Amino acid sequence: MDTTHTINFIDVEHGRQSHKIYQDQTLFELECERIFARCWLFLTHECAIPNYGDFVTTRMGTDEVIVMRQKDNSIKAFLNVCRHRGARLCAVEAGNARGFACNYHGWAYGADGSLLSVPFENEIYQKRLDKCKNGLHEIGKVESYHGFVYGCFDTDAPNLKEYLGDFAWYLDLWMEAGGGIELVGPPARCFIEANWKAPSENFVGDAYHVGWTHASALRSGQSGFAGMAGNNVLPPAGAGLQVTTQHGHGIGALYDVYAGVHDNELSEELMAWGVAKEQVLKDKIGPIRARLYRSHLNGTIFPNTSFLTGSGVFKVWQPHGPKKTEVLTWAMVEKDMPPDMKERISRSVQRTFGIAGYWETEDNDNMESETHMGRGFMAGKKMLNSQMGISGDRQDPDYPGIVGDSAVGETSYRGYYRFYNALIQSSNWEEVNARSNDWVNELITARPEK
Ligand code: UNU
Ligand code: FES
Ligand code: FE
Repeated sequence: MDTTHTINFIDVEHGRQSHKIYQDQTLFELECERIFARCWLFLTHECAIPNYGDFVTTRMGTDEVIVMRQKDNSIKAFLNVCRHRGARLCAVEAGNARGFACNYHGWAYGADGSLLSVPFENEIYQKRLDKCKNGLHEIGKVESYHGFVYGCFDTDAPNLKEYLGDFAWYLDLWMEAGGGIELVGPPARCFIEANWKAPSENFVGDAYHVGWTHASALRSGQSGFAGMAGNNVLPPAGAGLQVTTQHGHGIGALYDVYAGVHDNELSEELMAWGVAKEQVLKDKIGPIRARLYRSHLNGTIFPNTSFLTGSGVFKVWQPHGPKKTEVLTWAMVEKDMPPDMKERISRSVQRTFGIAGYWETEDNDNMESETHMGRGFMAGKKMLNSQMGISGDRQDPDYPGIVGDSAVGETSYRGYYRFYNALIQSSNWEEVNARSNDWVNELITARPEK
């Protein structure tokens, strides 16, 4: 594609984005090249593929991939594409196998991706087929972070730990400090007619919509957020925090409401669990992070994995096109929870944020309409607004990254789109990094246009 013409849809200086970002086909192609072929993308959790030969199939951007546990316990990932004529190699979602034989002509590959056998190899190919050169296309990098397995096509990318950067401080306190996380799978799947960034930005930092969009869920009297219903009561000063980091990852914290969206009965039990674990964590990771553990964190790991701690929601937003996104939903549970608690959380997650969950359903029309409205010839020329709290963005000695002080604000939206823009404007990681030299200053000096 022609990447020589530049697309400038993001106004970092004023905290605005073109409405076209949810809609533009050329931008989508650029995202495939500069975001999904360049960034670390969630593949699976280690607990889904514990043994040799265990595999799952998933997507990296618009590509389908197979993720496979190897004999030496490492994990490899391959394009789910036969090297002969390109048919899909594995048609199931998960399983255990020693390899894959293509449905079309029978080329067969081992668990390590090597081409093992070709029907009539000697007779038809006269031994001129070099099997060594026709193994599966392997994904450049695969790494695991506290059991969360990520892959990256770009071998020049920073390693996963560097890519997470300062954000690891916020991830470790719930992914690792409390004894580790399991994902309850396989994930529920559905499609929405929305751009992948619509839900991804919502999870990175939208506590604003909770009281309004989710008023019915909240008015039904359930969950620790019930007091926000109808936006009647703004969470008071000090009720939360927003954070953004260099590579666009961000969170919003709502303090002390660990049990999140779960119903009252489960909430009570979970709050007791959270409070007890916080006591243990205080010594291990300090009181600030222990409190964040027992709070509710919404977050996005750039570009397309999102989570709600406490509520136990883990999401991947798979882009199929600018207006088509596949939503995958897992429940997250803490490894040391009793089995029946894990089971009840898992059911509750699908009831709230599963494909027909009452929280999820309340969000979906917003995601779809902001996507489709960008198609308007005139609307598409206009800019969107993420300026809430813009002059308060600052650094804090106790919190890595850039923080915004209130529970409700758009600090992490601005950091998300700053990094997004650095990727879209750059032709490789070296340029991305150069464009990020001044990222802190760019964000803390941003102001509404005059
Ligand atoms: O969906 C969200 N972004 C969210 C849900 C944020 C805060 C609390 C609950
Ligand atoms: Fe936020 Fe309309 S009030 S999109
Ligand atoms: Fe929501």
